[in-house]
Parts: sequence; C-alpha cells; structure tokens
Amino acid sequence: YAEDGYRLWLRYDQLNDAARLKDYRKAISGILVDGDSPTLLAAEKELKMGLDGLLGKAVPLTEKLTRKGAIVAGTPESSPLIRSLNINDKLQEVGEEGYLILSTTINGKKVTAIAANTAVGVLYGSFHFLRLLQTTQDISRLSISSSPKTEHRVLNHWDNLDRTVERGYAGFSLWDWHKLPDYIDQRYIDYARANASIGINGTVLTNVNANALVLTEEYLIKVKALADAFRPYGLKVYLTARFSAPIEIGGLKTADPVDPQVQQWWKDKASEIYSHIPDFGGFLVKADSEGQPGPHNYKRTHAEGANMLADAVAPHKGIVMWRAFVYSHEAPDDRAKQAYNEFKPLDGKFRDNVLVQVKNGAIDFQPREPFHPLFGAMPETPLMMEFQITQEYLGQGTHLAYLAPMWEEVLDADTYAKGKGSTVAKVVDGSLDNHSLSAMAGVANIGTDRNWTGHQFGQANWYAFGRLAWNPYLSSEEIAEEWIKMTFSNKEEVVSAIKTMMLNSHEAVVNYMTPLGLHHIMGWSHHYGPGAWIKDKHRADWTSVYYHKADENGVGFDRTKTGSNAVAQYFPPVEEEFSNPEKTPEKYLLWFHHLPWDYKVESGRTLWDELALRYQSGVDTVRQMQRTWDALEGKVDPERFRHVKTFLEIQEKDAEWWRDATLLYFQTFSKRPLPEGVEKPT
Ligand code: GCW
Repeated sequence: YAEDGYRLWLRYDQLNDAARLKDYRKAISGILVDGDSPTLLAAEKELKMGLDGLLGKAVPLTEKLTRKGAIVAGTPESSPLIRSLNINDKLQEVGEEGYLILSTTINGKKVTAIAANTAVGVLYGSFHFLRLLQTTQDISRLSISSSPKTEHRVLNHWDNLDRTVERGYAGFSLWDWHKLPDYIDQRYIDYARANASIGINGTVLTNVNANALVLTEEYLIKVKALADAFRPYGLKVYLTARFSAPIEIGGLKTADPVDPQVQQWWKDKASEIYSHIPDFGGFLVKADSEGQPGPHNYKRTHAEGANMLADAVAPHKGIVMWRAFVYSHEAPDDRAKQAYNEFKPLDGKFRDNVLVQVKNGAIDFQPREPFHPLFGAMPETPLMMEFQITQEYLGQGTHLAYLAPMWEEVLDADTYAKGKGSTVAKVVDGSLDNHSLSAMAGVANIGTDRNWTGHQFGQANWYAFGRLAWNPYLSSEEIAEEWIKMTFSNKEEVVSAIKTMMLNSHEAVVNYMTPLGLHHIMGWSHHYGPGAWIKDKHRADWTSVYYHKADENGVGFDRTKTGSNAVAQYFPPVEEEFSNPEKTPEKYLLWFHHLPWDYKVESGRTLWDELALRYQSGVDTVRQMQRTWDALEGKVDPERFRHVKTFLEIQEKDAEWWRDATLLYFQTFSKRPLPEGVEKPT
C-alpha cells in the first residue's frame, strides 16, 4: 500500500539489519505483562504489535516465565516478577513517570525487565524499548534509567470548535465535535500512542483565542469522551478558559476576578468539569492580549486573574498555565519589552498551581530570536516554555525546517540569573529556582492530513518537542538520528544524508528569510512569504518597517540605550554582550542594533554584502538539500520520496522569492550593488 506517513515514527516493519534481527529473534521469546489496568494493557498491546512487526514473527504473550528471553514489564504492585527483582531503591529514583530497562535474570532465566512505579512509566519504558530495536541498538546488556525532567509536557492545539486550526497547515482539527461523544475515531488512539511514545502527557484541545462554548455541558461530555480515550496513554486533557466566560455562558454581568459571584462561577465550573473528567489537567489562558478579554478589563492584574482560576482548580489538583504573550492594543515603544514589563513585577504573586507560559523569544516565534528576557527574571514563579511546533513563520506546511536546533539554542542559552550556567533549560525544568512544578508546551502542528503534519518532516518537530520536553538537555542531533532511523531507514548512508539536511535546514530558513537578526518582515497577517515593505497598517507594530527600520543610513532595531533599551531586561553579562555590536553574536546583530550598510561584520565584509550573501546562502542550502534528497531515490519509499521532493521544489522557489524581494527592497535604501555570488533577480 502507499506509504503515506500515517504511522509516524511508530513504524514496526521487519528490520532489515540481518545481524541485529538474528540477535533480537534469539534474545526475545515472549512478552509477559502482569496486571490488567488499561495502561498496562496498552503497553502490552504496543509491545506485541511492535515486536511482531520488527522481528517479523509472532512473539507470544505469556503468563508464566517458562523460557529465557521474556520481556517482563510491570510495576512492583502489578507484577510479582518485577517485585522479585528487589529494585525499589532504583525505582524510587525514577519517580512517578520514569522507568528502568534492565537485562537481568529472574528465576535463573534471562529476561529484559521494563519496570516502573506506575503503569504509565511501564508504557513509556515499553516505547523506549521498542525504540532501541527500531534504531537497532544492542539490547543484550541494558541498564537504562530514565525519568522526565519536566512535569507537564503539553501540546497546545490552536483548534477552533468549527475545526479550523489557527496557524495550522495540516488540514483540520482532529477533534470531530460533531461525532463526539459517541464515535471514537481510531485516530484519537493513534494520536495518544504517538504522544505517549515521546512522553507527552497533556494536551490542550482548544485555541488560546478561546471560545467559551467548550466549557458548556454540551461540549464537556465530548471532551470527556476524548479524555477517556486518551487516559490509558497517560495523556491528560486541558482546555483554554475564555476569561469572559462567566458573562458569555454564565449569564453574569461581569468577569471581574475579585467579584465573589465570578469566583464562585469558576469554582462551580471547575467542579462540573472534574465531575466528568476526574483527572482534568487544568486551564491554559491567553488574557489581555490581541483583543482577548482578561483581568485588565477590570483593572486587575494578571496575577489576580490567574489566581482566581487557580483557586477554582486547586481542590481538584489542577493547574493554570497563564500566558505571558501579552500584546496590547496600543503599540508600545518596543513590543519586545511588554511581557517583561507586565510580568516581572508580579513575581511571587501567583498561586502555587500557576505557571507562567513564556514564548521562547520576546516577539513572536520568529525564525530566530534571542531567548526571552523573562527567563531567569521571575525566580519565585515557575516559568514554562512555549515553543511553536507549527511553522507559522518558518515556511508553514511546505518548508523543511527541523526546529530542534533552534529550541536547543534557546534552552542552552545562559541567562546569568544566578551567575554563569543559569541556562534557560534550568529555569524551565525548575532546577535553577527549586520549583517542583515545571512544564513545557508546544503549539501543535497536527491536523487531519494523512501524514498528520502536512510535511513529512513536520513529524520530526512533533517528535523533537516531546523528546526535549522529557529531557531538555538532549542534543538536536541525537534526536534527529533517532527519528530518521525510526521514520525512514537504519541504513547509514540514508541516516547521514537526511541528518545533514535536517541539521542545516533551520539555519537555511533563517538565512533566506531573516538573516543577521532581522525579524517580522513577512507577509502581513498570514506570515508566509516576504513583506519587508509593509507599512501603513493602523498600528506601527503590525508593519515590517517597525521591525527592520531600514533607511539610507542602515538597518536594524536599536534596542540598546540609544534606542528602546530592551537590552536592560537581560542580566548584566548578557546585557553587556547585547549592547555592543562587536560582542553581540552575529545571528542577533540587527535584533539589537541599527547599523550602517557599510558596517564591517566578522567576515570583513560590509553589512550589505553579508546580508545579500546570507540570502543567497539560504537558497544554496535548499538546493543542496534537493541534491541530497534526489540521491536518496530508491532508498526511501516512492510516495514519501516524491512528497518531499515536491516540497523542496516549493521551498527553493520560495527561498528565491524571499531573497529577491527582500534584497530588492533593502537595495532601495542601501543603494549598493549586489555582491558577487548573489544571483540577480530575474
Ligand atoms: O503567533 C501569533 C499568531 C496568532 C496567535 C498568537 C498567540 C493564537 O500570529 O495567530 O494567536 O501569536 O500566540 O496568541
């Protein structure tokens, strides 16, 4: 049948590495999972499906340990065999969701034990074990221990109730509200499996630009049906809470967070939700941003708004994820400063079950942004990361852009909040400020397309998000390697070719869209192609000219003391670095500085020449990716080969469009010729 990518990275085709296959067949004789919780049954089912497929033979489910080579999975409570291993000390270290995978012996028989404290830990361990086979690792002497570094690893779906998806490029919303609660599409289960396989344990079903209707009984029973379907896979459901819901669906006159009636309304609403969904995760809120209602409508603070909702869900152990992406109606002097200015003074004022959800950068999911200055600046408040998996500003559904290197760059960035080594990752996982509550969110790129993500390579970003949420210290390279092996092939030449494409792809997109720290110069509103010339919108920060500030003297946004002084929001060593163009990493140069066209950059070239050559280099890298991909013909299946080939053609065309349009526009200011090596626009 046609290979359409539906199976994602959970492809369990028989391995074609003959030596490994032989080893595995010899080593694995059966699957023994004691216990009958839905989650343990899900683990058993996955192991059965995975091993049957990968080994190309039926691997029997057994109830007794009669032969060597069993995969024994369970918790000490569910499984006497796991209990007999006496590994409680080790288990204690991996916590609620972690697991151990051990080559050991039970009753004198060699087994592989997948042990955890909870059923969901067993499920995660089972997926890990399957991954070892999918990536043809040696499984003879396993001693693996793994546990998540962040507590809540959550997808944010920007899905509307009419099934359109804001910034979604992969079809419509997966949630078929019309057929819910009665019809449970297999796709919901496969969605939950895919998430569990990478440790994602939460999903916010609805758009942050929220519709209060989802909080009505009519919808809550549908939400319950989804929650029931996801539960065996450890996936909790969350909803977005529209701040004005008490008015819109509650019949109240106000949504003022200090009004006792409003508070009571939310408490009752929370109880109603929990009566349907006892393990409901909580609320995600976008308030006082881009026209969304919020506490500011009543002259209350974000903290007062968040705390009201936090109090409503606290008795049920729910959390509130309150977004810091605030973007007011009045254009500020520098939009990049707004979130910090509004939130930093509120540090310490939030309830214990509130997280503030911060985008990776201070503007808006640009192809590249320096890390958000809020990270490290609110030590009393757990800050969670919000990454955007969907490629709103990165070529949307047709450009190949592997985003893990960008996320890694942000996570590894040093805030210096508590001296050297205070990385963003440590803020997010809670270790820097000793928060036990921690989380990471990814705005989903998933829809009803057969391959889930529109672009086959979009799957890699979903995968990488989950892996990084589990462990923000993983490298983008190792994640890419795993994904390629699971998704395409274990053959060395295929892995290394695709890996090179992936690891260069993000930089290529940055180069042909917004090199050297340029930002927000894309087409107005849809954000797809170039639009550096956009002006005359009714607010300044909806224009491109606001962000690049090109004139005859130069280009770039001055965020130093002579400009908006946004640099002052960073800790001193970082501030100092970003204040001085000589010290600012070149990739952020025009983010922080307005520089003359003849400014000398690191290469010794003028800024203008460098800019032009960067655009060209973005185009060149896409062409290089095309050549690499073309050489893989026959080594990957024809359907996915053709799909990616076609999308790379679109990407090349778009990259040229970006280069030509943007350079022609900037040339009207720079009045300099294109340097040698840059193709002339036709
Ligand atoms: O990235 C911008 C998008 C909006 C989005 C907003 C947000 C959900 O252009 O579509 O709205 O950010 O993150 O709230």
